[in-house]
Amino acid sequence: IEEELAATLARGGRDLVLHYQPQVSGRDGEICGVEALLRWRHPRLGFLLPGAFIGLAEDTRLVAKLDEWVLRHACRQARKWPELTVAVNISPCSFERHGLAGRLLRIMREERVNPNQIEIEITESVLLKEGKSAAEELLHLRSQGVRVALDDFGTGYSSLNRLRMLKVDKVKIDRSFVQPIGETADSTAIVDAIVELGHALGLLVTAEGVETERQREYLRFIGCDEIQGFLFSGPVPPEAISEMLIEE
Ligand code: G
Ligand code: G
Ligand code: NA
Ligand code: MN
Repeated sequence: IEEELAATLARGGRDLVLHYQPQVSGRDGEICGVEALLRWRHPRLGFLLPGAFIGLAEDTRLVAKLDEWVLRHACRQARKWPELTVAVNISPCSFERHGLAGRLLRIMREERVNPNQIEIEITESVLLKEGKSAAEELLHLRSQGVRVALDDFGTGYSSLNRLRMLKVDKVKIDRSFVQPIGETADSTAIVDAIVELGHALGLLVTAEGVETERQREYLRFIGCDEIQGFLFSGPVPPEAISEMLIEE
C-alpha cells in the first residue's frame, strides 16, 4: 500500500480527494472555515479514510509529500471560497525535514492564495522530537499570516507547558471532552477550563465533535468561538460546502 501511495503521488495524486468539514461560529452558526480531510479512492480497497494509510505514510516519510499535496489542493479550493479559512492537517513527521515553513509558503505563493486564508492544524507531539526547530517553523509561518491551530487539545502530555512554548492562534478541544458535556461534571469542567485558559492567552477556541444541540447550547453559553461536528455537518465533498455557502 505504501508503494501504491507513492505511485499515486508520483502521478499527481489522481486517486486522492479532499473532503471538507465546516467550522461554524459558536455565536450564530455561520460557516467561518473548513477543515480539509484526506480520502483515498483506492482502486482495489475502495474509499479509504486517513486512519487506513496516514500511519503508513508517516512510517515511510511519504507523509511530507502527502501533506504538501493536500495543501496545494486545499489552496486551489480556497480560491473559490474567499470568505472561508481553510485548515489543513500537518503531520508531526512533516516537521522532521528541514524548511517546512518555506515549502508550505511556496505552495501558497504558487497557488496564489493569501497565507491569511490558510490555517495549519498540528498536534502537541510536534514538540516532542523537533522542539525548537518546530517552534521556529511555526513562527515563520505565523509571520507570513498563516494561522496555527493546536489539534486534539487536552489529550497530549503536559499540555499547558506546550501551549506556552508553541506559539499558536487557536486550540481545538478534543472531542473526547466535548462529547460528555452535560453528562459528566469532570468533562464539562475541563471544557470550561480550556475555553477560559485559551481566552486568557488571547487564543480562539474551537470545540470538535459537537453532535447534539445540548452540547452546542452549552458551548455557546461559555463563549466557545467555533464549533465543528456532525451536528452541523460531517466532512463532505467541496460542492456540498459551496451549496451551504449559497444557502447561507
Ligand atoms: O478524516 P477522518 O475523519 O478519518 O480523520 C482522521 C484523522 O486523519 C484526523 O486525526 C486527521 O488529523 C488525519 N488527517 C486527515 N487528513 C489529513 C491530512 O491531509 N494530512 C494529515 N497528516 N493527516 C490528516
Ligand atoms: O484529529 P482530527 O480532529 O483532525 O480528526 C477529524 C476527525 O473527526 C475526522 O475523521 C472526522 O470525520 C471526525 N469527526 C468530525 N466531527 C465529528 C463528530 O461530530 N463526531 C465524531 N465522532 N467524529 C467527528
Ligand atoms: Na485536525
Ligand atoms: Mn482533532
